[in-house]
Amino acid sequence: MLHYGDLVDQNSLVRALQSIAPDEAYNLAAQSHVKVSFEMPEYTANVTALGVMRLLDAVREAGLKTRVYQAGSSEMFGEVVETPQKETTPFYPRSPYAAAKVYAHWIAVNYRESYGMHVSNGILFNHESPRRGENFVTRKITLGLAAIKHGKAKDLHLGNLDAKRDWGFAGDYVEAMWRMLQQDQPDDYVVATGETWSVKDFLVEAFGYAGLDWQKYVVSDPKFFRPAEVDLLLGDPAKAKARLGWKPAVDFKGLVKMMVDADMARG
Ligand code: G4F
Repeated sequence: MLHYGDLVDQNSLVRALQSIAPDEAYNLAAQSHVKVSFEMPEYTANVTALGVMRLLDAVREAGLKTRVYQAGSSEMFGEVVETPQKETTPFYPRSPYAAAKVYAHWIAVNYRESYGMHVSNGILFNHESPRRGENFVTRKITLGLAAIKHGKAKDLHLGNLDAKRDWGFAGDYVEAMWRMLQQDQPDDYVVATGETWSVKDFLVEAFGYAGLDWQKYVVSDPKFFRPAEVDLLLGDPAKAKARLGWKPAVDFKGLVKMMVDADMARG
């Protein structure tokens, strides 16, 4: 049954939790686009930061034993102070979105420590799939490529091609989230592949797979550059591997192929 609720509406959260009394709650809700957060910093803070506090407080107010998963982000590492990034790496957020996620992370830790709640933070590096939102770079590339291949577009406008990300498959990462809530003790875990690739690498792989030269189609567009960029993200998933018995099944090239195939097939 569908229950209406919103992270900016505390009463709606309390009502939904009271009527469902869930064993587990996964908070994947956020204003999750980094570039958009520079344009809507207050809204981003309200949903992505305070929304988590509202949810945790609703669980507490409802007197439930619900185990909570909080979707943290590798964007919290931002201007990275060590590589690879692990659970103990200090945060250095570079956007209103990342700053909001840092609050969300620490309020989750605080509710765990203050009230003995079973709350775990997943610090997830970029995770993609054919269902990825169309304004994130991987999906924008595979959709743009399919449009070019099918004769519906002539070029693809992008921003910074040098940024490097640790890209994994969303399906694998959901498995890690679930495993966190099956543990006796709540904790925080980096979820990543342990490999990093640039946006340009993604273009080479995707266009190469479709038999095209990306350099003939990609146009650099100032509109898609950010006021502050995160240059390099590379996660160390050793703790998740050791404690959760988790490892990713899909590698970078497999992920690119999966996304290109899906968008090509959509026509
Ligand atoms: O795909 P992106 O927008 O993802 P970003 O900013 O890394 O954030 C994603 O991953 C985070 C986990 O680390 C999540 F927390 C967050 O919610 C989101 O899911 O951009 C990736 C890179 C950036 O460096 C960006 O500058 O691609 C670069 N880029 C270059 N051209 C572009 C574009 N990004 C977008 N969205 N659109 C472009 O045209």
